[in-house]
Amino acid sequence: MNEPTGELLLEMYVRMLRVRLFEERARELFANARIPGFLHTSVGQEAVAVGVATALRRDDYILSTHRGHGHLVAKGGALRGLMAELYGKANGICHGKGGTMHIADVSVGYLGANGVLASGCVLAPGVGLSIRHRKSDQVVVTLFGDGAANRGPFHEGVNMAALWKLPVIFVCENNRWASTTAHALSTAGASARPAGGSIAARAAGYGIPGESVDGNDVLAVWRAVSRARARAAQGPSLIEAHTIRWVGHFEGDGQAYRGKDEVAEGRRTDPIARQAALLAERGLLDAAGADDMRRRMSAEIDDAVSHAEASPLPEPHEALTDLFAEWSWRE
Ligand SMILES: Cc1ncc(C[n+]2csc(CCOP(=O)(O)OP(=O)(O)O)c2C)c(N)n1
Repeated sequence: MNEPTGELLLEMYVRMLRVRLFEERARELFANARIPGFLHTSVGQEAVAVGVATALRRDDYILSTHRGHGHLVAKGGALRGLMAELYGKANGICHGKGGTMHIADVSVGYLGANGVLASGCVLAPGVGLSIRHRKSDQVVVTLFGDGAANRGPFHEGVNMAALWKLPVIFVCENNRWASTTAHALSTAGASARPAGGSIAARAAGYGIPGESVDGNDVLAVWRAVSRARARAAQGPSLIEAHTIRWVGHFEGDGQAYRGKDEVAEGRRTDPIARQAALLAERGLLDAAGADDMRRRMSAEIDDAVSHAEASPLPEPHEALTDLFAEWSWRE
C-alpha cells in the first residue's frame, strides 16, 4: 500500500476542519433555535469520517448513522444542501424531509443517515450484493457506534457479508458511550483500550480480518480502510476505531454520566491539531496557511447558512412527494 501523498495529507486536514467548523456552526444554530428538532454531532470524531472517506473513491458507498453530518461532509457532500436540510427547507438535499437523521446524497455515494441503530449493518450486504451483480469494483462502508455493535443486526450483517464474501467494510466508531451507557459496562469480550470488550475481536468468529485502530489518527484510519478496500473483492473486513466525542450525545445533553477528564483527553488528542502538526513538520502547512484555510472554510459555511436562511419551507401540498421510489423489476 502506498503512503498518502502530501496533497492527500493536506486534503485530510481540510476535510476534518470542514467537518469540525460545519458542526460547530450547526450546534450554534441549534442553540439559537434556527435548526429544529434534534441534533447529534461528531465533534472530536472527525478523523474517522475523513480517514474512511479519503480511502474511498467518490463512487464507493457509505451507510451512515444518527451522527452522520461528518460522514457526508467528509464524502464531499455540498454544504448548502446539507445545511438547508438541517433547517428542514425545501432546497435541502432531501427537500427538507430527511433532516439531520435521515439525510441521503446519492450523488456522492452517501446512501443515508439512519436513526435505527445498526441498520446500516444489514443494508450493507444488500449494497454489496448489488455491487457484485453489477460486476463493479466499488465497496460499501457501513459506520456504526459501539452501542450499535451490541445489537443483533450487527451480527446478522457481518455473518451474511462474510458468508457471501461481499465487498463490505464494517467500521465501528467506538466513542466509549452509547448515549449514557458506558462501553465498559455493556460490552462482553476480551478487554481492549479503553476498558470494554473488543469489537474488532469479533471478526475472528466470522473468519474475516478485524483491526483495532486509533480513531483520532486520520492516517491510521486511512491505512486500515485502504487495506480493507484493497482486499474487498475477497470479502468483508471489520475495523474498530477508538475515538472520543467532545460534546453531548445530543445537543442539550447535560453529560452527568461522565467526568470532564474524558473530554480533556479528547482535546489533548485532537485529530485536527495532530494533522496540522504533521503537515507543519513536513513543511506543508504553516500558521498563516492554516489561518487562511480556516477563513475560507468559515466563508463557505456562512454561504451555506445564508442559503438555508433564504430557502423556503416545503409547501404543505408537497408533504407526500418524494416518499416512494419508482420501482420496476428487470432481469
Ligand atoms: C434500535 C434503536 N434503539 C435505540 C435507539 C435510541 N438511541 C439513539 S442513539 C443511541 C446510542 C447509540 O450509541 P452508539 O451506537 O455507540 O453511537 P453513538 O451515539 O455513540 O455515536 C440510542 C440507544 C435507536 N435510535 N435505535
